[in-house]
Amino acid sequence: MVQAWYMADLSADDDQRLPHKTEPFEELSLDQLKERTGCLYWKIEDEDVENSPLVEKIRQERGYNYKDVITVSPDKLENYETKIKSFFEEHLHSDEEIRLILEGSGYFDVRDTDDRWVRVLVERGDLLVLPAGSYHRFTCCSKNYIKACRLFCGEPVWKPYPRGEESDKMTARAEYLKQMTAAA
Ligand code: KMT
Ligand code: NI
Repeated sequence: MVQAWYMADLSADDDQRLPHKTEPFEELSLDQLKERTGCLYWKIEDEDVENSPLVEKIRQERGYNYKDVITVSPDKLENYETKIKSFFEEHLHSDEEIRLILEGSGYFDVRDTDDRWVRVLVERGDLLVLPAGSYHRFTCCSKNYIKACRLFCGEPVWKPYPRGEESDKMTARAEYLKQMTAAA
């Protein structure tokens, strides 16, 4: 099942690739993750994760007709250092960020409704949907390797909007906040 927890505060010289759990450990259940961040999550148990019937069903139901594969590692991703830095800058998108993990592992950090960072460990067989307008960031784990499918409805728009005045005013942000208060 999903592993998600409230993060300890990060200092500038901390290694973002470590788990950063709090003491005592504050874990979130799948329901809590959904209620507090709006994230959706499925565990894909099939041997062939990429071609799983459950993934196909979710793609059809949610209209995810676009798919590509991204590998984030020093030797597979061009400009790795620059990209990993930008992945870890807090941002939002105008659309969902949908990742199906095929190999390796990483952490998606998502803000909850109280603006606290929730860290979600993603590894093989995890399908995570970050809602449009949710503030988040991504980092690899210490092994610096993750391979994932990126799904999208229609022509993909990957543009990140760093958290700030502009992103706060976006329609996607307003819609996200509205949904989160309606669900509360
Ligand atoms: C993103 O947009 O943050 C990414 O694509 C990260 C790598 S996919 C696990
Ligand atoms: Ni993103």
